[in-house]
Amino acid sequence: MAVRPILRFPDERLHTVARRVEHFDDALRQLVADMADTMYRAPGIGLAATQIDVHLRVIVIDVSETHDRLQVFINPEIIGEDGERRVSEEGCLSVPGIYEEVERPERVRVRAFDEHGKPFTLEASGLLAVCLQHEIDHLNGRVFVQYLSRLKQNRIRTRLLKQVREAA
Ligand code: GNR
Ligand code: NI
Repeated sequence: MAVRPILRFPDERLHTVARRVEHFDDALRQLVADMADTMYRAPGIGLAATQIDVHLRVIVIDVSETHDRLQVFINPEIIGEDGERRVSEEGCLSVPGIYEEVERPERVRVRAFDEHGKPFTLEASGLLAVCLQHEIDHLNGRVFVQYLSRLKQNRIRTRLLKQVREAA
């Protein structure tokens, strides 16, 4: 078990574009295990490596109600979008206590590799589709608040900086 600290917005490191994984080795599988521990502990339904300051294209997700269906996506790519655009409320472990509506495609087709280097494709809808897009954004250095107005972003920034000051 290794729970790692999660970066918080506004932190410049959250805007790093992650590199592709090239070696499907034990170090990668250790990273995946640590990310799962960190996500379940938080608790959250997804985590991108970016959030623990590791800038590799690795995502873990578990949208099951029983919290026992871990899904691992290495080098994920959205290869298709479908359906209407849907608004849903999002939160983020890197933006604690903030919940805002974001509009995204309802369904996405994703191609990725598992932690052993085996390729797969998956058609996602509902919460899984939202979460996958949210996590892939993290790998591209994008935090969900960047879809909001400048005014809202600045208010969120101020509120989170104040939380950190008051905790110190
Ligand atoms: O735990 C999380 N919940 C969530 C809810 C709605 C939309 C997206 C998410 S992802 C978030 C965990 C997280 O920050 N992943 O990057
Ligand atoms: Ni997030």
